[in-house]
Amino acid sequence: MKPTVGLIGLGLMGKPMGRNLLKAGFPLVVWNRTAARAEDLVSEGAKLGANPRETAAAADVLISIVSDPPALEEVLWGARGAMEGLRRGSIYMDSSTISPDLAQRVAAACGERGVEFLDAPVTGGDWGAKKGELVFMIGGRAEVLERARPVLEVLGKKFFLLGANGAGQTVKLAMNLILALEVEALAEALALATSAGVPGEKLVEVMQSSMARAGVLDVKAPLMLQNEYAASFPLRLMHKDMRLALELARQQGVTLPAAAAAYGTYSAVKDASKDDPDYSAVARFWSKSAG
Ligand code: NA7
Repeated sequence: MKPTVGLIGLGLMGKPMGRNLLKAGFPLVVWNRTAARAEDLVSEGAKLGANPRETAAAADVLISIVSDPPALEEVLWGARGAMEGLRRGSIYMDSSTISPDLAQRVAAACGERGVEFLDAPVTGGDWGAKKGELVFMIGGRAEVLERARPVLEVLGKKFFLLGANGAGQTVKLAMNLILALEVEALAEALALATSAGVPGEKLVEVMQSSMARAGVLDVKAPLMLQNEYAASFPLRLMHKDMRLALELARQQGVTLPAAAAAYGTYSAVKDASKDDPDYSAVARFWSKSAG
């Protein structure tokens, strides 16, 4: 018999996850703060939990996926919260993106109740949630992951066990930092080009056919992990190009805050470098090997 899954949080991510669990034949109990959002899944066969506590009490595996740390604290420790309903021997998995700190506090509270906890934030967006192709970044014990695997495999396609509780959230935050800065970089570059009279489409078209596009993760990352900075594109030249870009921005009256901050770190590494490294040596800014 399949374990009963409890699901708290039926937003953009939670609802399609619930739907996939129902399709796969898992008994499902759901709860959402705004009750109307649970109606679809209930009409498709889920049971409605009276509150987070009852939802947790009904579950062999409880999953939560709510907005942020305050939302999670509310569903766990607020009135009729889930924590007091969790049964000894059950598994609780939180897929919200929260702080590693809070994940560790949840793990400790679960430990006191004899409940196994995994922090398991996801990537893949609502598209990945609908297709059951999320990627999970997990903190916790391997043995618990194996027990939860039949449920997880309905929801996702890759499961990275990254360390103790909190490690899943650490990697998720680091990953989103890359995405946020990349998109900010793109936004600033578009602002620069358009302010100087070149349509953004042109920049995107050139970028899409440039070798540099795939370069960061595929080419630079492995070298950066090994502190290898033989110049492919020297930092001194990238530094000069950033200076020129910032000069152009100033002429056009555009502010590029992320570029200005990055220019600061490129300048520091350039000044400290005795060799002529690749621009990826900006990573030295954060390592003791600077200079
Ligand atoms: P959504 O679509 O904004 O959904 C957020 C969910 O969190 C939704 O079910 C909310 O209930 C619930 N929520 C928000 N605040 C609370 C409080 N205070 N108490 C109880 N429930 C709450 O987000 P996504 O599904 O896209 O993302 C979920 C997480 O995955 C998030 O951490 C992302 O960063 C990654 P509502 O329906 O508003 O009553």
